[in-house]
Amino acid sequence: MTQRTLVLLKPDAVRRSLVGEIISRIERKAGWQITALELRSLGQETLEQHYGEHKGKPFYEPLVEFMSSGPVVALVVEGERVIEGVRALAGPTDPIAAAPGSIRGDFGTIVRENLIHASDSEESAERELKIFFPGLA
Ligand code: RTP
Ligand code: MG
Repeated sequence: MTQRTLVLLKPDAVRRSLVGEIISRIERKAGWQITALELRSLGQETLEQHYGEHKGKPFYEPLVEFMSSGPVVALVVEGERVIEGVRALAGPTDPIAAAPGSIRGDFGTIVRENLIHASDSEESAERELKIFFPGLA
């Protein structure tokens, strides 16, 4: 099943020069392809759209502040079961709970600064891709 997913390398990944390392892990998966890639700073409106499901939660404001603290790298990745696959490469949200070998397990620090976002379902992917790459066919 070929899918598309939205991946964000969060400001901590850019600041810590982990962009190449993380992208290599994605590229190493046979049959996956990066089809769009952009370094960009995220404004409040984009973040509110992207993380709207978390609005009102105690971690929402610090999350938005963190996500706007520096540029992110936004990518579209296409391939076989890529939605589930990139989530597996990333590991669980909390780096302490993430196994070594996963991106968050190897490099994550605190739960908020966990390096990578990846769409969690086909519905989320469709919604998020429209926010970040509206021109995509
Ligand atoms: P993401 O949406 O960024 O891919 O991460 P996720 O699905 O693994 O986690 P989610 O529950 O959607 O949370 C979104 C992001 O909010 C930050 N967070 N902080 N308790 C906390 O301080 C807390 N909980 C979540 C993380 O940056 C998480 O990735
Ligand atoms: Mg999420």
